[in-house]
Amino acid sequence: MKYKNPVLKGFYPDPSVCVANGKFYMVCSSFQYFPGVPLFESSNLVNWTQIGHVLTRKSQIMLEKINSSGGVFAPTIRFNDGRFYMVTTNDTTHQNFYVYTDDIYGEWSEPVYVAQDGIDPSLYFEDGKAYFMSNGTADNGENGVVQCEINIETGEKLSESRCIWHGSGGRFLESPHLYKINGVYYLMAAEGGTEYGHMITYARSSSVWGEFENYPRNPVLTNRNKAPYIIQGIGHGDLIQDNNGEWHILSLGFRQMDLWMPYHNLGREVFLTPVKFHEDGWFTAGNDGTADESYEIDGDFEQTVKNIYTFENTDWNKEWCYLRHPHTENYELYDDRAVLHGTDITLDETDSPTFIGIRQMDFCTEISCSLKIDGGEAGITAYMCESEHYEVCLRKENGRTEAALRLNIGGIKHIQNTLTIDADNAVLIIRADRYNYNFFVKTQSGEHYLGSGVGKYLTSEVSGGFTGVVLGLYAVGDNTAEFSEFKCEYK
Ligand code: 6LW
Repeated sequence: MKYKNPVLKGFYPDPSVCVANGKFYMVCSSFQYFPGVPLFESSNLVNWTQIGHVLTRKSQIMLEKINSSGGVFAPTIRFNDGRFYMVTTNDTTHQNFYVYTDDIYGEWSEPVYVAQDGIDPSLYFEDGKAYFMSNGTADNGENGVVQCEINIETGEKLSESRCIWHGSGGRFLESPHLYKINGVYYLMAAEGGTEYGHMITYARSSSVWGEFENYPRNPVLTNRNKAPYIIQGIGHGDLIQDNNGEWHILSLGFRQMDLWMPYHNLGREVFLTPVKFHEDGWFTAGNDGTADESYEIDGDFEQTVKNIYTFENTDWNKEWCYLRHPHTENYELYDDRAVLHGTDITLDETDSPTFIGIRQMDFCTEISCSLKIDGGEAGITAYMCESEHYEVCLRKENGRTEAALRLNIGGIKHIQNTLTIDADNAVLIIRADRYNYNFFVKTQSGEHYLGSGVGKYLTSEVSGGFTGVVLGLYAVGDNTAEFSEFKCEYK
């Protein structure tokens, strides 16, 4: 069958994948959002269903007042001896840790910390031994892909941390993953940084400790010279064999807003690219070492695409997420509505405002939601981070209710338009295309255009950082805000 990339749209960066009993499990990074590390299942690597999150308890992850794009960095998922492991970094506290579970649908353990620095940790298991690697600093001070053997029960180091690879010469050597295929150790990583120069490189060895010999034609996969092209930033991936024996790289990449528009607002998404092993033992990826929009994969199935997201067809515990650890008493979440209570924490703060959001998964979308408030302010935000976000809201001012459009860019907080309405409720609407977010309010007197915000200001190129736009329902002030009839439709 022919599938289309991205296989998972929206802000789901740094994918890592493992196979267990014929099913594939994928995790992605989550930064300041909670629950942390979204977890997906697939039987074919193309269609992914979210089955939960890995970090679901406050005790597993410190997110208090962390910066946007701090917190949970790239995770790795591995399956060994009946047990799943997810290893990651809290970049804010500079801690590397893993959690584990024997039931992929259940809760995961408390964190087990490993005393090796760096980010992007990975695990490799062989002959009862567990190896931990990261892009960090070896005990002798050398930087690169650094590895130690650990006691998997306790996380304790059983060997020194030794540098095993320096990469192929690109900057930001990241996301190391080790595999043994046909008796050969392959060490795959990313270089170039997670922007337009991103790439996947690898090396091989006959020993788990190296020496590693670079693939002579690195990078094996990159879109860095494919401009103008919508798909950019391909890198940070994991190698995986499908159930038909074919190999693939599941990687991140992003879609820029248009040709000659090098901005991306949807975050880093998940791409699947075929891999071919050759007689000399080296592998190549894609048709020409780049990631394309569409490939053939063996299998008799259809690619499923979900275009409409509502309260009724989503699960508050799966697709939705909070900013940092939520004050749970302010959320009443039902099958068909959400009742939120605001606090004095606004969307401009590195804290946990009353906010629950779902990722924007494509450029062209219409979001609508009925809202009723009794005070303060509540609405829908297109949220990139605390300094860049646009919201359409209802608010009570001097006994009047008004609809408002606020544009926050680079610390400028601007009310673009207001409209007095003669009720406590209205329908808020956002229509987004590749360039703009357009905001409307629908009252008894009809639909009113409030104004637009330029899409490119809600991108990593402007805001910096590693996230993408999340569409959030929020409340501020001492109030009760009732959201119903939520619909987010991709065109
Ligand atoms: C991640 C690093 C990267 O740790 O971005 O794309 C960082 N690569 O590997 C944050 O996602």
